[in-house]
Amino acid sequence: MQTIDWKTREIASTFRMPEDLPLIVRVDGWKFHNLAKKMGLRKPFDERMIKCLVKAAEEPFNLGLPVILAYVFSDEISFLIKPPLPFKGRVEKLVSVFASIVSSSFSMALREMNVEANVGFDGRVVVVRHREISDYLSWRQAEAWRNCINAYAQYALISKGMSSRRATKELKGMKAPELHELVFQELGINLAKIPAWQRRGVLIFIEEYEKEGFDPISNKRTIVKRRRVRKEWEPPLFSSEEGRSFIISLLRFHGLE
Ligand SMILES: Nc1nc2c(ncn2[C@@H]2O[C@H](COP(=O)(O)OP(=O)(O)OP(=O)(O)O)[C@@H](O)[C@H]2O)c(=O)[nH]1
Ligand SMILES: [Mg+2]
Repeated sequence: MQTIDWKTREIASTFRMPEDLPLIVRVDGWKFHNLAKKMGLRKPFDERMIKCLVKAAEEPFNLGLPVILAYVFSDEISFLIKPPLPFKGRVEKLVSVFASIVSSSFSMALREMNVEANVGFDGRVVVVRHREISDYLSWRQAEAWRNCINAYAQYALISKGMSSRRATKELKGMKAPELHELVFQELGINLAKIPAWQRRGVLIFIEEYEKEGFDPISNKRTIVKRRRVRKEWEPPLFSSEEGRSFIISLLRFHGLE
């Protein structure tokens, strides 16, 4: 029998991202359309889904991975990783570690809601330069908004008794203002007024806060700076001036300019 050096067959294991650049790892729920059916999730949005996703998105922060922010909507999470990248930037390792942490913590969050289901997430990496980070987030946020309008419009037609296949066909090619009108006519819902997380997604990041303490030696009150994971359910529009300055200040906080 020919002896094979099996290590040489791990041909993707040396594929690495530049360690000194930030990196996005995006994970996406596998066959979540089926999961939503199985769980009987409310359409177009069910808070249980986003709550589980947000919980799962917090876990890499809690485990000490160098995550600057996580952006969540529908069934996906984008993690922004701070350089120098962990695992020497190895793609296989980064993608599999993030996807598996999210899968296991999402399944655990489901169990806490008395839903028994094991889920999987796929993953990919996206290289970004510092100044491109708000553009990337704007791109995903635009997708969240598109997804939101479509989900409401689809629901409007299904509520009228249309099959989902037929509804998808009807909606094809319709422009945003028409979809808004349809949702307003059929459901009486103004899409500008629905909860922000449905329109803009949820942003998770580390923030610093001041905690009052007491120093028994000097007998004085003290202020100490602490860090915690913050969940922002009403994130800014990343394409706006406010959104861009927010991202810049977050990057500065992490020592990235
Ligand atoms: N009812 C309901 N469904 C949701 C909700 N959030 C996400 N989903 C479902 O999750 C799907 C996410 O889209 P995709 O990622 O394209 O679909 P998928 O079935 O996960 O397909 P793959 O990612 O290719 O495996 C949506 O199509 C919905 O069916 C929710 O709040 N309510
Ligand atoms: Mg999916």
